[in-house]
Amino acid sequence: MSELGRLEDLPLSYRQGLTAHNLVPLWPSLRAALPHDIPTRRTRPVLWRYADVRPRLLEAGELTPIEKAERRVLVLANPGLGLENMQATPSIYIGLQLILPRETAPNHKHTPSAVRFVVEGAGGFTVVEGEKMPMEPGDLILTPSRLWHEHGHEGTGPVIWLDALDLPTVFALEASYCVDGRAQVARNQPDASQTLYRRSGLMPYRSLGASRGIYPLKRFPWKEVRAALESFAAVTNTGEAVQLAYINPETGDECLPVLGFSALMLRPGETLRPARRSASAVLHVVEGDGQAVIDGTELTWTASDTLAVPTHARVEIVNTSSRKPAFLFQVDDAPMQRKLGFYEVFD
Ligand code: 1HN
Repeated sequence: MSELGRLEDLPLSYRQGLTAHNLVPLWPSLRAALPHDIPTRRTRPVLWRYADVRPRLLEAGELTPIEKAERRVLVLANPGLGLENMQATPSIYIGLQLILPRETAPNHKHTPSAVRFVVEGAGGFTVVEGEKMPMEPGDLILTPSRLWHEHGHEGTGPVIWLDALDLPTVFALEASYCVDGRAQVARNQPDASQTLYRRSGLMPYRSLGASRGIYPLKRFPWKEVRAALESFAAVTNTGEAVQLAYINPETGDECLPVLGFSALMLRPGETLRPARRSASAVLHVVEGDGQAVIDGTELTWTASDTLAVPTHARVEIVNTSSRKPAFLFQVDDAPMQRKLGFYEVFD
């Protein structure tokens, strides 16, 4: 294959003429834009230790009143992507949010879609379009694009959750914006995970053949997910992934358009070597202790830690306990990659 021409190969006067007319030659940049066989990745395999984040988040609780923050969040920023860009991976925004007793994070709606995965505390809640959802540790709560949402705290002690958003993509599209609203009036009834969508395999009869694509289920209680993983593990060989995808119960599709969510269980002593794939991901430890090797970088994790996995990375995950299972929550951008037509699994 022949070498591509460089910018310096062109006469200065020609280059100046191009610049003056907002023109750029492709060939000097072609290989950077389209490298052979594997994308150029600036994303680093990073571990954010909860032991490092938690005290700083609690300190933010003392330094910054909620009124001065709207959302009191420390963002998990990947240093390979520039801390100021607030990207855990190229497509995934991750933050850890603190709310203290009686505080409210005011009602708003925006174009990026978000989810909350509860890390600790009791008494927190999110209201989405009038549906009030309790936030218990491990619960996943969706706040899809352009739906009103606000948070509150009726308990004692700090409540901390992980926010995952498709903000990097929406921002890159110059489509990210927010509208503030007045406090919602929550309906006085349990959320849909306890009522209309109480059990997988069942949905309200009236939904058959009705219009799809709304977000019928916005809360996935961890106690149900954990029990389902335990039952899945009982019929799965060691080394085969015990992994459940969070889906829209009416369509069977991923529950949000850009980011995908799943829960993973590692049996005591188990090692998983998932196939290399084109999606980037973030892993958050719900329970347990272990190690990960991501593109050769060794990381030791424990409960509530969070890891970044670049696209095309080689990954090994080990539960280092011989007695206890480990549980991980995964965010990835496979739904968007599938829609764009290039999602790949290698090996
Ligand atoms: C947002 O709306 C929340 O509602 C949290 O709790 C983090 C980060 C960027 C943009 C919007 C929330 C956010 C966010």
